[in-house]
Amino acid sequence: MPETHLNRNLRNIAIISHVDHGKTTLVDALFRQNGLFRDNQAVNERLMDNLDLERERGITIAAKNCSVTWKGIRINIIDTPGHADFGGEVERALSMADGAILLVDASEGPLPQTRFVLKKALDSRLKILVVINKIDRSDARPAEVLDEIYDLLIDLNASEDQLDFPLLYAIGREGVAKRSLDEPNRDLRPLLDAVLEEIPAPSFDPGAPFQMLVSDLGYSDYLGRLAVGKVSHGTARSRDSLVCLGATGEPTPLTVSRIQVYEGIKLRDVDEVQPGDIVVLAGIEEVKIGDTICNRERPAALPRIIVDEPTVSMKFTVNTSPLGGRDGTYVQMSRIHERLVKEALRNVAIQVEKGEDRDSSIVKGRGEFQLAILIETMRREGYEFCVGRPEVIYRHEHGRKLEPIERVLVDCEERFQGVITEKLLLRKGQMTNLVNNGKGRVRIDFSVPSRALIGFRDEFLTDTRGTGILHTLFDGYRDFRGECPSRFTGSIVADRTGKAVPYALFNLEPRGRLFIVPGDPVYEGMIVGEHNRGEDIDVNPCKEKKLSNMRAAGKDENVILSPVKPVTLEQAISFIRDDELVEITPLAIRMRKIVLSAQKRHTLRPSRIKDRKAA
Ligand SMILES: Nc1nc2c(ncn2[C@@H]2O[C@H](COP(=O)(O)OP(=O)(O)OP(=O)(O)O)[C@@H](O)[C@H]2O)c(=O)[nH]1
Ligand SMILES: [Mg+2]
Repeated sequence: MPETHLNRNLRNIAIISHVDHGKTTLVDALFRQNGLFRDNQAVNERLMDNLDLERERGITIAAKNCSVTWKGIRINIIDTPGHADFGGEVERALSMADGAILLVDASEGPLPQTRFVLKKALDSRLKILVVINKIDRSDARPAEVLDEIYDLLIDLNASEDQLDFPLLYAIGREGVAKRSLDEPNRDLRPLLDAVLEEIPAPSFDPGAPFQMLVSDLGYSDYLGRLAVGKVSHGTARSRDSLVCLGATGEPTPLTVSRIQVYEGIKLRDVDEVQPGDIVVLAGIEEVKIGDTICNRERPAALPRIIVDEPTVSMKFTVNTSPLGGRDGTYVQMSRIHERLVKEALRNVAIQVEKGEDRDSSIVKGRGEFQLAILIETMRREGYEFCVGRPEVIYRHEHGRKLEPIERVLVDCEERFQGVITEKLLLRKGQMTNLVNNGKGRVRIDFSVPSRALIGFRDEFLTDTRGTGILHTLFDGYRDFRGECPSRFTGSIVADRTGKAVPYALFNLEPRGRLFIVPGDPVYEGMIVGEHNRGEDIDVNPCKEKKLSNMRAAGKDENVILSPVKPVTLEQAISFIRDDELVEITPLAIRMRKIVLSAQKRHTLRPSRIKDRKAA
């Protein structure tokens, strides 16, 4: 056994939880109390959620590092996303941590993603510190939630040692943590003390040469590509000659130009890295997440980061629509593919391949929401393209077809139980548990194929009048459960090019739900609404009122149309069927048939389109 030492000046922790249980808000409070903000300084809420999309949506998308110093010890903190589609970020974050703070909402209790992140932390043998958060909520039930946490740990086969976890109660938003519920509310000192006492300092072998696993990549305009990771052993100085071991184990020489560590939310230059610290190395061009950077004389690779395989794929193509190519700066497939490849470098949970035809790329990820965020990011960068319907990735083993299955947890009012259950059973779901708390709400567990859940969330919210809660968690690959329709309604399709007019739209309203408003440009094959019936219809949204009756002509402008909710990117992606596309430009999101000509579509029935795509 090599001798191990502890670097007692440091702690490395990841904060993990189900979505919205308060991780980023807690980090804010730690900063505030650590004097990182000047008094009266106006600071944004959720400072770590610094990406535009994170701020707009109020969720964390990418894991991020920061640090606070407490009693002379620097605590590196990794804030992780709680949304299931960004699970790959959690796996990456845990590879840098020696312990994890598991936050659980004092009212909601452990939810599916709590299970996912806790399992990952237990598998990585990390010390867990449990924090029951938001105890200020009027519906907080900390004692029951604690029982549920025990149940979850037992269910996950936690060891005796892991069951004996340190516990705190917190109100992250007010910057309060305490060891027991009857202590008065003060500050976060009890949490920081618990981290120092309970989370082990990083250990290292003092005789071993420099070795670091690359857990994240960054980019700086001044310094180029940055490699982020925890130093397992040894030290290194800037200008040192090191090597990078990639997936093949082939060493690539490199020279580190600059070394930085996290201080608050900023980076600070250091001359030398300490073993156990999380560092940012600059001057490294050819490096990927999972590579090991190590000493040239004694190179040895660390195990690569293992992330769950992607379950959803989507085809990106050039925008060939009649309105295509006008808004975007980057419209060629080569540029789009290049950008996607860059994303896969940074994001371990995304894979990119060239499509069968030259003009497409296949992107694989953890869920359609993750892909929607990528699309939205690219759109804002000036990219323009089309995407097809997200498809789940099937597997074939021993002659059997397997598909991804999710655990679905529904929490809704009793009166909606019937409609939700019926819809999920239609989608090949199976009910696995039902709890009625006697207060008018029910919690129902289902096991449902992932493919049937694409687009279900919107319907669910409508069906429960926005009061239902739906959580999903990938539960592995199981036997294919048979075909089920992806959507039960057809599309209303424009049959010509022009501008939509009020009179035509007014007459189309009874046919279904429209997506366009007067003045919107349309083209033949563009989807302008959702039909009430199962099949598609071709319509003329540009049809003016006949001017034969002069007296009524002026009324044309006066028709009163129902308000149209703009279709969001996520809605569009989950709305389209196999023979449809979403057209994405920096300014517009439109849906269309793959085959634009109505005549061609009618001679080519959907089954034949599929054959053609396969050919
Ligand atoms: N009542 C109450 N609400 C809180 C507390 N802490 C955070 N919140 C609220 O909970 C919501 C989610 O907070 P975030 O900090 O973004 O949660 P998160 O865990 O970082 O979310 P993701 O990163 O998206 O998983 C926000 O609306 C916060 O204001 C708390 O202590 N009490
Ligand atoms: Mg967050």
